[in-house]
Amino acid sequence: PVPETKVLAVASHVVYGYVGNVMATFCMQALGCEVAAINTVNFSNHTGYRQFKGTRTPPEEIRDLYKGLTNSYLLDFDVLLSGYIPSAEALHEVALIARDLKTRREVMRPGSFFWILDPVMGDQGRLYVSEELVKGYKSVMRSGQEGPDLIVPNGFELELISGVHLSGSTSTGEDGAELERRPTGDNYEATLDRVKEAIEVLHKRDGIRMIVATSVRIQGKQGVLCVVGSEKKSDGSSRCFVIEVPVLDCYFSGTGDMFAGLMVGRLREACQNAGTLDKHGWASDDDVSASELPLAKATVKVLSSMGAVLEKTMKAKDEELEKYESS
Ligand code: PLP
Ligand code: PXL
Repeated sequence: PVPETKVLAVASHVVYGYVGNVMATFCMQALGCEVAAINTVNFSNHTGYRQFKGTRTPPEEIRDLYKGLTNSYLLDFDVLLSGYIPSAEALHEVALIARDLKTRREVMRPGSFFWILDPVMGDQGRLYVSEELVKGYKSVMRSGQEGPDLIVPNGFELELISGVHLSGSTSTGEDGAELERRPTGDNYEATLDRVKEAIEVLHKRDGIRMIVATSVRIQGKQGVLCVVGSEKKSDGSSRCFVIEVPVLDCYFSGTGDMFAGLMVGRLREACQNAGTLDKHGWASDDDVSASELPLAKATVKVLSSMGAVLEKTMKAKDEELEKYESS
């Protein structure tokens, strides 16, 4: 079972549908976590529709809400989960919240607070946030101890923050400038070596301890998505695992948010089972093999739940479509 876990979830709210905090909060609560949510936007629907209405939460309001929690002594969080953030200014506020929560907790018990960051920027070559925000994420990645403990980018986001091209033969663009000009298609395919290279950059250059690339299409691997995870050891080397999941012939929204939400509970559970929560918090023992990492065990469980949910979702959509077409 998932141990008692209190989460501050910072992501979007939508009136209709399941993306952002609506999805992540539901997943975490389903696993028994206690969730407090700061909504970074209040939209009618996700931005993939032709139109949406609503507002972005001003950065000052994010700061103010956190101030309110502080003043009421409501900061007993084990985890910060951050998802969709609409601007670089808002991201800055979230990074300040992370730093504050970390310093408060780590003084008492190092390793006991954990920040999972989903750098929501785009998908399949399409950027849906500003260039400023991309820069903001790159800088947050490099904030060391105060930065995120686990990041869960998709393939495109992994490229953006690492500056490593995942496909083709072009060389690494250190600051990613070259990348943004690259014509990325809908169906570009990565090589596993490049994915691992990108992950190494984030471990070594940026100091990120845990990374899971949530969905990459690998050249020559038809019909599957690869989920590639890695955790750094204390000597700087890393252990990497790859899990293949079948591609479903259906368009989903909020899959990244579901992954992140489920990961909060499952990683906490896996660390508890490994006995590391009491020893050094969410970190793994150095001598554990890749497939035995709490991060790997958690990922397997997350993907298993996702597979079941997505298959049901696809069936439901097909049935609805059939009803519609026959009426
Ligand atoms: N689609 C499937 C079938 C998955 O299993 C996953 C993640 O684990 C994703 C999509 C996640 O993709 P993204 O992070 O791009 O939303
Ligand atoms: O799932 C990412 C996401 C989160 N929140 C909002 C979105 C999207 C993707 O389109 O529009 C509001």
